[in-house]
Amino acid sequence: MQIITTHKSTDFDAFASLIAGSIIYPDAVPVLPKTINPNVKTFLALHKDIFDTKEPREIDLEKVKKLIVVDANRWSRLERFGKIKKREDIEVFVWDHHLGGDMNPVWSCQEEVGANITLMVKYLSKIKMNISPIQATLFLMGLYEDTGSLTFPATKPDDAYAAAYLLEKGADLKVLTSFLSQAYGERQKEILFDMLRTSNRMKINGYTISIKTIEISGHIGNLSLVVHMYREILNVDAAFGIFLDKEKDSCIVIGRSRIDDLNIGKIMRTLGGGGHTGAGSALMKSVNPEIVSSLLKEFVQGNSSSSIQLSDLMSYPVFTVDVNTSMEDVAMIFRDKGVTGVPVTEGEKLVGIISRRDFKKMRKESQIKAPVKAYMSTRVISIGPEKSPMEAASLMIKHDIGRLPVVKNGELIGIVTRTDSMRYLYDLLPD
Ligand SMILES: [Mn+2]
Repeated sequence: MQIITTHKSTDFDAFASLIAGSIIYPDAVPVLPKTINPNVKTFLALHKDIFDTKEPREIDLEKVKKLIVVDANRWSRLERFGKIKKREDIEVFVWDHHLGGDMNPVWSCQEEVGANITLMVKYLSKIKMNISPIQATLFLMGLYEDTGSLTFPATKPDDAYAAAYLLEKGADLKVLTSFLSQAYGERQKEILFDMLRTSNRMKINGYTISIKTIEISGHIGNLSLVVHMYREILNVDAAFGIFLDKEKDSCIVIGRSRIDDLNIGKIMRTLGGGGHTGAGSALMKSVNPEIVSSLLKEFVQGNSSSSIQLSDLMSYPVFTVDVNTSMEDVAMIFRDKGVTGVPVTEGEKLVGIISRRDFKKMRKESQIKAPVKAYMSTRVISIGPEKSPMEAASLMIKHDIGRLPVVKNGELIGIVTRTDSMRYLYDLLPD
């Protein structure tokens, strides 16, 4: 079975790419994630019969042999299909307008253009495949949404050629604007006004930037457009919106920049998200927006001032326990040392981390006699001593862990905790 799918929070570019994919690969089943942007949902409600797609849960993952991914290049962005990433018998094809990714495709078409649909339209025109006016309209919607109607800095000549081709194929601008204009509706306007009313600007490292935290509730589409407009109106080099949803305990961080040196994609990748030079976003769970804001400032600051390395900050020597230490003894050590976690070693080798959380895995009281290796977490994330406190902080946020072993040439030489790196950040960044 062949599947085509795209990223969660499906926008028009992703949906258009999915449909274009089903023309290019007629034998593949198009699978649309359940979480799609509201304007795409409205469009679909009216065009249900024309664009037939399946839901991820309708697919028997066992039967999937070929997976074609459009407008995405990371497993984590897919709905449900992430489960099959370890299977070696699956051929992955990737179409994306961002380079990189973690999908290890056997074939890919990845070029930096403004919209993913551009790459697919280019191919469709090359093979002279006919597209209907309705398809052309959808494709142009995707193209316009991702490129801000060809105005975003990431727009390339190919995007404009593709737009011309789609107009030639009968794309209907009236239909298009009625769906795209929803992107900036009443709620987006309120948020933008809210941001503007309390706007701030600062000068960091020679750049003017603005970082604004706004509380939201429930899904609000197209916050990226709001940040885009906010940056333009404020006329700053870069703007960041931190959208805090208290109910979901999550933060959407969105950035826009007009300066190539201020690479938003790079910043967002460090926060666990993605993007490109001019635009990007990250979704973070259980984080304090003030810390996110400090992180952003530190990123803009760049490494120029953070000559401080982790080796200056970490604690050492590191107290460790042997894999065969009993849980009972570990509990005692936690109490005596006043710590909440320690690395576990076997001989010289770091093999795991035991933290207070792992104690919850015990079901019976007698298990307290068991060796630590039965309960420790063996997925050890570590960091090199030459890295910055910032990199340590973002690794800890990304993996939701409280401490990071510092490892040099395979040897454990120190440990750094979230408190260490946060203390450093706050001392460095008087607000
Ligand atoms: Mn896209």
